[in-house]
Amino acid sequence: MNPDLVKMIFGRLNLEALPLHEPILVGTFAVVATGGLALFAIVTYFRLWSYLWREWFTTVDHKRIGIMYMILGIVMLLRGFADALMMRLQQAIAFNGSDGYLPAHHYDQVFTAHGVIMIFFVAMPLVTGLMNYVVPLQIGARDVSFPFLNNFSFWMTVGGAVLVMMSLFVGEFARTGWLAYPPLSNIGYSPDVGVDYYIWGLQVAGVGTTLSGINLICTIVKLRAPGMTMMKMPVFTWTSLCTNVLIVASFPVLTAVLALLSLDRYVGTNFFTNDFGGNPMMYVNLIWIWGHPEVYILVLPAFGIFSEVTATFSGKRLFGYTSMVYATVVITILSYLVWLHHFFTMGSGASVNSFFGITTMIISIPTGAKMFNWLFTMYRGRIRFELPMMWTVAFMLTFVIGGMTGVLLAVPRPTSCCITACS
Ligand SMILES: [Cu+2]
Repeated sequence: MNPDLVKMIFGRLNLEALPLHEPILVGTFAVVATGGLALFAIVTYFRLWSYLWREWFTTVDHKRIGIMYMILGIVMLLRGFADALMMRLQQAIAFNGSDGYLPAHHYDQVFTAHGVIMIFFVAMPLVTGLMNYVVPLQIGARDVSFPFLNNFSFWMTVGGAVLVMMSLFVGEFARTGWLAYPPLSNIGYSPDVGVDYYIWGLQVAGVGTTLSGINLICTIVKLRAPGMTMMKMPVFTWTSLCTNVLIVASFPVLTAVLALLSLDRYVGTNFFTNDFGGNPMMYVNLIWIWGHPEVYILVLPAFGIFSEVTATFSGKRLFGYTSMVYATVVITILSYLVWLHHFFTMGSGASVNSFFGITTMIISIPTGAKMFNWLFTMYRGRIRFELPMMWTVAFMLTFVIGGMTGVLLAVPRPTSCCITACS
């Protein structure tokens, strides 16, 4: 065949990309392939293909799409969990001169895949799935605003997940850590296909996430039952609204920064190189302008769940509904003003570091308001300590400890000021 044509179709992909020389991967592939064939056989034997296709894969029903999102999250959790076990096993073996059982490049891939999978393909689908399932029911809508788009968004997310899974057996995954900082992710230090899998996996899934964010915002704004004003919405719907606003405002930044990284890798631009006018810290800034709101995208719906559970299992209305709503909105806005706390040591100067340190500390105020609302909801309530309530109380304990630690960690480290002062 014409070598130019082969290159156009397969790019840098060739037979070398199949990791036949890595026994761990061959073994994993055998297990996965056997499991996949067994599943295929079962579905075929029970003649479920047309049912699955009609009722699930092509469905526009928000509840079924929500369930499929959550199944995707749980399936990917198995992979992410396996990665975690592999990392811990390696760390338990590899010391005192021993190399452990994982080659270094494989460990770095597992390490990166674990982070990417847990955030993008476990936490996100679980949250999106729950919002899809619950929000239309809570506001009395028949479905989301754009039911077909909802299905499309789901399959884009699946597409991203498939790319990440494929990289295990065809080529490799990124060895860069879950945010793929340059210069490590530039073509010079990552010449193989791993970072390309990372970029395309996240770009494809990111489109799905953005579209589903638009869909849910439209649903909440336009499809509420008559008489349900904004301040009468259930708290979970409020937190979902804020989460989807965050998604629509932040995911395009992720898309843009990954597109710039692609240009650096494919076209030879120098946005994030160390020389020719590039600056890797631009990437770090941009990715955290997405990354910090992402933290709140994941936690706000959880706050909503805990609010509903606390009220239900205390047998009372939620204490301070209005303050709960405003706290959520304030957290939404503040989450855009703190990103630099992820790299105080960049050396941006004492005043910039102070600004981001202070905004970070201020977040503890609306968060603290939520905590007191939950406590006052429980106060003098008839509390039923069933499993959901136990989880919620355990969350409150952990969250207070973590939250108070966070306030102290928001202090810009003196070393970074010294470095700035000296340079
Ligand atoms: Cu942050």
